[in-house]
Amino acid sequence: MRDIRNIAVIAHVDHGKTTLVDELLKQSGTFDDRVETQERMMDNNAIEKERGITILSKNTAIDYEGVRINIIDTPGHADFGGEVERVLKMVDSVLLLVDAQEGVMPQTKFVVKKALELGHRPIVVVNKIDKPAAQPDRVVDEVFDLFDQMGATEEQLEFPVVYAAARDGYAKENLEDENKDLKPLFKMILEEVPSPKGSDDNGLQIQVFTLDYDNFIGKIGIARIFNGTIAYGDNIMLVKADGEQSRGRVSKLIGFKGLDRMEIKEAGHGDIVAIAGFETIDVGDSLCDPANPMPLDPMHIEEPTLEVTFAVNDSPLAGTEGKHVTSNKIDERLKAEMNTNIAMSYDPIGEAAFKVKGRGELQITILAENMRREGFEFSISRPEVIIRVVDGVKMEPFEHLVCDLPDEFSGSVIEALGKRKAVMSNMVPMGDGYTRVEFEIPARGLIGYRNEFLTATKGEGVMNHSFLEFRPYSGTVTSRMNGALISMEDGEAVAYSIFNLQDRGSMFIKPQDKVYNGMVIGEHARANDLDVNPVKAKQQSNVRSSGADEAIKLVPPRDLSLELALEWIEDDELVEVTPINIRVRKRELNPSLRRRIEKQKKGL
Ligand SMILES: Nc1nc2c(ncn2[C@@H]2O[C@H](COP(=O)(O)OP(=O)(O)OP(=O)(O)O)[C@@H](O)[C@H]2O)c(=O)[nH]1
Ligand SMILES: [Mg+2]
Repeated sequence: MRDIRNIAVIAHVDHGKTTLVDELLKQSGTFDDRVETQERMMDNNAIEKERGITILSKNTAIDYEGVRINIIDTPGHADFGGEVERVLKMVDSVLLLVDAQEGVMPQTKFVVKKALELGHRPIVVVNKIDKPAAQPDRVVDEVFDLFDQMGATEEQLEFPVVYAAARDGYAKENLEDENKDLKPLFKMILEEVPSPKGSDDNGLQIQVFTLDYDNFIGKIGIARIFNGTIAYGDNIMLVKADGEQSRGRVSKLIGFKGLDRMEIKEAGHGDIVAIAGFETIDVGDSLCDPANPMPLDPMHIEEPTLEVTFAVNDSPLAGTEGKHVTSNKIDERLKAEMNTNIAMSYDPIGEAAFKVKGRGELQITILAENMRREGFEFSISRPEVIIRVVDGVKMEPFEHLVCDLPDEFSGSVIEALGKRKAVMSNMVPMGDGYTRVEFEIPARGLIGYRNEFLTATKGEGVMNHSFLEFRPYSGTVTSRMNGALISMEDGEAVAYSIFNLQDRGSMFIKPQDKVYNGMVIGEHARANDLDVNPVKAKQQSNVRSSGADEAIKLVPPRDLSLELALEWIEDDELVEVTPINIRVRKRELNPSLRRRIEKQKKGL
């Protein structure tokens, strides 16, 4: 059997995981010289490319000095933490990347906790040492302290370290060493990562950690072989998480190399392969020997923390821009999503609406964004945190929040977060006029905060958060301070009226945009909602106006991305999503009904 190493690359978002995998691929000689390589090759889906982030974990394999190294690149964004968790069970060690300037960040803590719990002894890669403000020694100390806090064993505390600039393709054992190539890292992987346990001679044990779908061959499970061997055409047993068993035949066995997949005849213990032939295959399922099935522990996946309602679009413009608009279509699409995305779930509520649960706003936005590109039209409600009752106590998710911001803004940010029930846990100067402030905050308090934070720090602040734990419910949290500007007419927006309204607040629309009664067209500068008329044209007058009067200067509208819109809305509002537009509307379009509902609310 061949010599194998299985590793996952884990880190906080943007610390350089995918870039490092690129370089490992290139420098292993996996590619033919003729193959043109591009940046962040593993981020191969459209949204990943556009946003420059990894959403789905993906595996690749390289051969280095006769050893097969299977590498799984994982997403760093907290919303996709569920992906990382299960990938960690498939590998024998991890490369833990830490940015040499930013140091330990919330998601670093999350992934370290999970990796240490599973007994991995990480190789720490202090990355981006080329940055002028890099402080690699400080970062190694931070990582050590983190491991210590997380209850690392003696052995885990003696983690190997390399200093790297993934983008520039080098890694070295000592900071004084020459910047050359990734050989020192390859060497460390071969030496420090344990070879897979188990044996080809034991009974078959395979576990699925990711799903894939192919129009021709159907559902595919990407899985690790823990024991035994598997060959094309084998009859084996699929055991589901709940113990249900079924038999099937391996209709395709696929191996990985670089960016390619190829059909293979057989594979042995320790390897990672893709398997087709099992229509009901799911993440966490085991494949075993039918004569003596010994399924592996199904995976525990942390539960979703956030939910929103996806509903059929019922705005006056419904059906004018999308291809798929019915409840059935939306249902089908959500079902398909949940088939491959185990960190999310959904349930129908009533006739034309679905509760979609996930790990965070970005995860939900990406699903909505994908649907929109496929031609779907629907509405989404304000994200709500999932409350649990444990032993009669109402519990809600808390997040660990880290803000890096110019010193002068720290006061106002701390104050604003205080109103959102955040408790400051740490504050340290970062040099160069920057401060790092850390908080523990109910997830509810974070909804809609990002935009406010960017404004408060003039776009110079960076905030990051990740799930901490469920804690007792912390009472009312303040949310949006501003009211909405609401259209009271149907029609097309007119430059003249927008011009007259723009002193009232900031607009979401531009001339010629379609509007309707009850649609939110901007943010009011004050706290109350205001009904306005954006379709009123200028009265024609007999007096000839001067040229200056004609030249209307419009402030560019605020660009409402799906994310911003979702962050912005309140409970009585919805985001209308179509392939062409993102609109915000009042749930209740009729102004008199809306007022009545408001009065009732206040009366309570
Ligand atoms: N200065 C510097 N920049 C780097 C280095 N490595 C990566 N980057 C940059 O950091 C950014 C993020 O890199 P990615 O490889 O996408 O990071 P990632 O960890 O995969 O990010 P996610 O998958 O979204 O969590 C890119 O702009 C890279 O060019 C490095 O060694 N030095
Ligand atoms: Mg990445």
